[in-house]
Amino acid sequence: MFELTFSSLLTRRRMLRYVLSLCLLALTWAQDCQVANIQVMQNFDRTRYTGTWYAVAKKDPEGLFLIDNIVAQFIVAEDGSMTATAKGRVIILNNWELCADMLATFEETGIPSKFRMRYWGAAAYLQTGNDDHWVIDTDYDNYAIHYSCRQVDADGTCLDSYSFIFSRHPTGLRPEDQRIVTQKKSELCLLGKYRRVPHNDFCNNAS
Ligand code: DAO
Repeated sequence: MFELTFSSLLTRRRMLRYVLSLCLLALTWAQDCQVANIQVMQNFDRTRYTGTWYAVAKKDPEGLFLIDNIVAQFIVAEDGSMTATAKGRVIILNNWELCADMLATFEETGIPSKFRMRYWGAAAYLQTGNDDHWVIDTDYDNYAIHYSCRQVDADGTCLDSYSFIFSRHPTGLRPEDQRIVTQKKSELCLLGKYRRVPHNDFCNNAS
């Protein structure tokens, strides 16, 4: 009787250890910070993604451009191609503060939520670029997590990244979405690296 209980206890402990090792392995794999292992949105539906998104948090790249009041508008044309317009407060030429009007086109990569984004300003003195634009997760109606790695290091981790946390609501994320967003920030190895993006009508009042 004692032997039976003891051996079943041992089996249970072994199983528990096995399950714990599996969990740890999954966690390590999810957070190995390899750009190639980043999980992106599955079955991304660009049509549901259209419309207005307010950036409520941002992880800046080196030499940040958009500071705050960042609002993006995604459009899908009849032929299925995706474009975007975006506004945001910037400071250029050391201390010239203005609202930047930006335009972007998205090139497909074969993975529905991974695009190459070519962007430029409505005015020639604004930044231009060609970056990865990955949709990490979205529920389409409330939150979206964007990620871009500009430079992959020799070890496969990202050397220079930026990421927007978007909300459909200018007031911010709903409490129920915050848990998901925190989990995704951690999977991107960017937990603690974001700053809040305020909205104070700068781009609605700027001329
Ligand atoms: O702000 O530091 C930065 C880098 C972001 C540059 C991209 C800006 C323009 C395009 C936005 C389109 C929709 C997200």
